[in-house]
Amino acid sequence: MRDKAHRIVVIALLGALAGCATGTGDIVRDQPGPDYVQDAAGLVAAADWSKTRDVTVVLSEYKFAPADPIFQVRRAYRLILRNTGKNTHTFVSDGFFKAIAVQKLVSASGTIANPALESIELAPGAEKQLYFVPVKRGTFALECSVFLHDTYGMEGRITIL
Ligand SMILES: [Cu+2]
Repeated sequence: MRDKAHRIVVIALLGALAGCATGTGDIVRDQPGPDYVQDAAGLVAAADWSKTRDVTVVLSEYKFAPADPIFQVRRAYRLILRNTGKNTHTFVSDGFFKAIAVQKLVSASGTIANPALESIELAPGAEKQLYFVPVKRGTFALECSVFLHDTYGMEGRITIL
């Protein structure tokens, strides 16, 4: 619990320092670290976007639905995130964000190209769309980083096959 609170503070500070957000509270790194997918732009360009697959994950109190989405490498996806709850929620998966090549993150307030993501925040009623190509196979923990929401069950697992 103590670790979690500490992390939230650190993430908030990083977000403030980065000063690079799309709409409400998304946290995006200005410079992707070496653990992010390199040459994301090239991988995005190589994907067949005419066959984009839509996957929707709904956020509410206190769950992701589905909580265990599955993606396949090298395919183009549009991940639609929708908050149908009464609280703000976040979509946070460090492993997943570092396993994908992101084309863009689209929200009502605009589009950000090639973001190196740390957190996607959704206000009540908000929807955002993440266009990406899975690159690295694995299973990655998913959580809402709002205080205590994971404890209440707002967590999941993302698989890339
Ligand atoms: Cu939440």
